[in-house]
Amino acid sequence: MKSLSLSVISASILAAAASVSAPVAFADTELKHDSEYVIDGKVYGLPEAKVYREDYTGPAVVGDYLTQVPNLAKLDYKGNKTHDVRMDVFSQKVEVAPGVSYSAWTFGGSVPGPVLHVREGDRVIFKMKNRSDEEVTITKPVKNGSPFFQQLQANTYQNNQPVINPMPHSMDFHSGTVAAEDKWRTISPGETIEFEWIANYAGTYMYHCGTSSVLMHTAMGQYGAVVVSPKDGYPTDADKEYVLVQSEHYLEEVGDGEFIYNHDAALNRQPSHVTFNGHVGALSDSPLRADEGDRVRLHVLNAGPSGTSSFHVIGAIFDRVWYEGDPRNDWYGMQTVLLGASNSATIEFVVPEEGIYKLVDHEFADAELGAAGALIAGPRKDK
Ligand SMILES: [Cu+2]
Repeated sequence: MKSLSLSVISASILAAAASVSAPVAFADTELKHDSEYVIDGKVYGLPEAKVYREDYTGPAVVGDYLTQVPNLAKLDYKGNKTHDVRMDVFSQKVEVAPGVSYSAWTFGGSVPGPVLHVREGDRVIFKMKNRSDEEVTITKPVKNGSPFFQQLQANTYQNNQPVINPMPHSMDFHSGTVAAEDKWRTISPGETIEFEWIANYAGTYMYHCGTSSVLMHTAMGQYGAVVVSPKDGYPTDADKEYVLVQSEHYLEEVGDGEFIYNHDAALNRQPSHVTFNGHVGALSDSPLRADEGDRVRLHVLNAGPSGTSSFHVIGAIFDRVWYEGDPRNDWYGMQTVLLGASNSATIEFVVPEEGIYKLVDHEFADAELGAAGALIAGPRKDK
């Protein structure tokens, strides 16, 4: 009798200990497929991708948490969520600098593509149709499209025009942990791919086309950012939150104001333009806004494809820096953050006074090629 009650007690102690050390499972991080399993609270073993043909001519971007840079959709839900996201591939003529346009290969019609915002532990069910053989007009009003489309239609600097460039393409989300030869596989014009991934790690991640030549497909415009907010948030409260994507463009003029991609220039790392958010004017003609005394949070991604970025804000010191956007990678009081190709950082600074704060790649050759912008701060508001 005695030994039985002792074993009951020790069993209950063991059970209590197990429940303390077990990974915190958010509502929707539960396993959905027989193949899935959990290690350290992270989900692996997702089902195989599906590739099929569908009769689809609807909105090319679908999802509630997709926005155009520099915006970030607010996460208005608690815990975890499953996101149904569509981001079709199609070509658009887009402007990089005044008078400089080229036929870009895009995810969703803009360069960079839409910013996806999710929370650590969220599941993404992703669908992508390769519509590079279709003329897709994105300036028409779209029903059932995402907030991204309304923002893209109001975009004053990219001047989208539909073009056709049938090409095989793929999607590689750095935010996903999967077998690349399955989920990131190349699909032909007219095909659709569908797969799932779990946002196992907090941070700001690049996505891009991984089809050969990856250098060419990325430089042609197929890249963007996924912001995975930490499940417990950052240790600070930001007043303003923006996304900035730096990238190089390798264009050459072929007469009559026509510009095309120059692969030799890309191989030799001689960009014609280096931009923040895809256009030399994106953050200089339309600066970011804040007020004196605000804590500004910037998710900065260097999409490359090949260059580095020494990101700096003139007049500010980065109070906090989380390298790659993971709150465990905590740095303080930095003047510049060095980002290799596909690296990112989430940085915060306090706007010291009303005024204009220039954002630059402190590799000044890149700043002169366009990697410059500004944040304009208004007067201090009572809080
Ligand atoms: Cu591609």
